[in-house]
Amino acid sequence: MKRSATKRVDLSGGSARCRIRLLAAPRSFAVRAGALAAALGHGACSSTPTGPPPPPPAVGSLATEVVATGLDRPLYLTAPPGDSRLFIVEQTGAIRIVAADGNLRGTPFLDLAGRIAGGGERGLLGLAFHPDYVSNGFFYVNYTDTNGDTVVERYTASGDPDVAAPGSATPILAVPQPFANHNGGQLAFGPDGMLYVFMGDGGGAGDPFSTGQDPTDLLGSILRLDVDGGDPYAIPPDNPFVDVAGARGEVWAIGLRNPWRAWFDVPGGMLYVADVGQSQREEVNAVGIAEAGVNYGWNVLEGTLCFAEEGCDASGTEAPVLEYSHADGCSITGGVVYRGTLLPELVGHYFYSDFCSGFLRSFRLQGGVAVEGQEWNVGGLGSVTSFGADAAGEMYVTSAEGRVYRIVPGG
Ligand SMILES: [Ca+2]
Ligand SMILES: [Ca+2]
Repeated sequence: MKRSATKRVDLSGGSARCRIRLLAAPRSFAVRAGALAAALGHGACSSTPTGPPPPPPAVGSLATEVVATGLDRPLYLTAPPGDSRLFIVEQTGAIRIVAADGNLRGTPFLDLAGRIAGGGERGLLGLAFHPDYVSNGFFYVNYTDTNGDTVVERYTASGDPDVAAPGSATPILAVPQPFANHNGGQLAFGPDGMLYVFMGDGGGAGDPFSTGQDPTDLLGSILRLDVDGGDPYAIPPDNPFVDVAGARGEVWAIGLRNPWRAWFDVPGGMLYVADVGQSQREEVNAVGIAEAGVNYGWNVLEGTLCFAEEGCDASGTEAPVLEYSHADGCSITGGVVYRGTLLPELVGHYFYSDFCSGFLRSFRLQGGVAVEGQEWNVGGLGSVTSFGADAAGEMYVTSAEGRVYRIVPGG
């Protein structure tokens, strides 16, 4: 079951990879990464422009159904494997359940309000159920504690399927946070059974401590932990920095600013990571699920633009598959690859939004290129904080205004 990761780390800076990709999304919102790269002088990676963009797929309209209202800053939704309930994460500390009958339970599954620092980008930020939750009852949360530092803890189900055991807290990981913002927060199990932790650069502005490109700390990174192989975890021996002097073995990828939502699309074999930009670009990245040591670019790059210095050397960095400028938003909200049954023509399409503009957009990957970019008019979604999927693969959107929507076929 376990995949062996392919190492592709090169700290010496040699053997630069050429990963700039063209975008061929048909709508005007899609920034053409290849054209940008060429303009920026990434000549070694310049690509031949493609022909006319493909026609958009024959897909009808989409609509929303309100699943829950009155929540306190919901920012994630997930479910254990095979479970018909919805588990909604509130930034203020509670995990709420929408039961199989569609009703929001009054009693939280778990309430961590007393353990967290709330407000801004802090709070309860992530939740992941163990792949064997049905048998072991384990689930994992990511929050900023009362000191403002990142904590990952494991909790355990109780005899009541709708209420977890609050005293079951088991520390997994603690990461000091130098500033209040850019705490990342996503947790997800990969198909390899490892727990991935998505870390922001620690905050401030512009990555003042240069954590993005530094594998000797846990910030600005994706971490990969074997929570079944050690107490509280083991470092997988095929992690890319295990044998690099000074580097942290937990690090799986570097170069992230604030990865706000990531998604393992197992059928498509890709990991999607949306990274929030500084002041110009918002981006979506997609890499092979087993690709170790990816450098997502920050703070050498913001999207495909040089950030830290002009005329930067972008070699060895992963170019986004899609980016947009701040003319279209301010902070990307990464989403999910749709794998449900309500929208059969959109299976395999990745959906995303922006916290400021609240659009609903999608694309799919074709040969590593984002194609069939579309914007969907589903009415106002408010300030979109996250996407999520239930156990059947249906897609949901959470809004800071306290609502959770299911995306359904339009009328
Ligand atoms: Ca780092
Ligand atoms: Ca990047």
